[in-house]
Amino acid sequence: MIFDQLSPHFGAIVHGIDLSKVSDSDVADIRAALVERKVLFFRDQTLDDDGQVALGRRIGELTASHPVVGGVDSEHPEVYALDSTDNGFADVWHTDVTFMRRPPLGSILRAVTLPPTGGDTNWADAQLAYDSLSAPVRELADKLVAVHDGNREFGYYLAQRRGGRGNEWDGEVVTKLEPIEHPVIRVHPETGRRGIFVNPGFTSHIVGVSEFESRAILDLLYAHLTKPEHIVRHRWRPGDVAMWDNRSTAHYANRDYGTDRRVMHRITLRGDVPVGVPAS
Ligand SMILES: O=C(O)CCC(=O)C(=O)O
Ligand SMILES: [Fe+2]
Repeated sequence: MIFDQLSPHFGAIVHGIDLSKVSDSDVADIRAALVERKVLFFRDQTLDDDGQVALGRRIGELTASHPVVGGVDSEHPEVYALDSTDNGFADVWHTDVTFMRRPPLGSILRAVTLPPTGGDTNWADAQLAYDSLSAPVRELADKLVAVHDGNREFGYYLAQRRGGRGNEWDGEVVTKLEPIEHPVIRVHPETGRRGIFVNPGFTSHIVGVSEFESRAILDLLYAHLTKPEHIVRHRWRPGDVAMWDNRSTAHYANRDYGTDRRVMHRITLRGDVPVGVPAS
């Protein structure tokens, strides 16, 4: 596969792949590059919702659009739409759907309507960030567990839906968003690399420390995760598709385009239960 690196370790623009007809070897290359480069960009693509879903099924297994937010239309229950005219914003650093037991392995995002300028999306490399923490802080973080709670972002939405029922997720219809625990440092299931797995969007607190300590530790990890050298920033063009490893990254969409419309369609690949660093 041919790609341009966007930084020494993180991000790539992939060339020469038409996502509407990926071969078996394209799929293998994409999967490998996704783990290695963590966020991939494909230019000049021609996907519609059907094509995006078909692509996702080639790369992995699809989830519902979101645990509590319905699909873009009845034909596409897997497609999650973010529309700026319908409050679809993502201007808080987050990793997708970490408030569920099994957050997605990855996400595939397609630009549908773009503002003339602005609305760039930023990704942070959670493994690079982990590696560049000092050893004592890594050792502390390795031992910590955090609570993730989707109610702050999506509780109101869930309450509005079909009498408080969301979508089927992990084989069960979601009727409430129970806060759940994940390790603060996640061991990547394919590479064994460690990465910071807390995010301001969904992590509420760290277990077993004071509220003050939790706030201070999370703020330290967030500030470190989002240092400029851990970030790639994408300026969208029509036809762009981004794909990221949701096990090793966080992201943030700039909300700087005023009242212009911006619409993005996302699908997510089914993931596994995050695993932390084994106790030594
Ligand atoms: O709108 C974007 O660029 C990113 C939205 C987002 O957070 C997502 O698709 O998961
Ligand atoms: Fe997201």
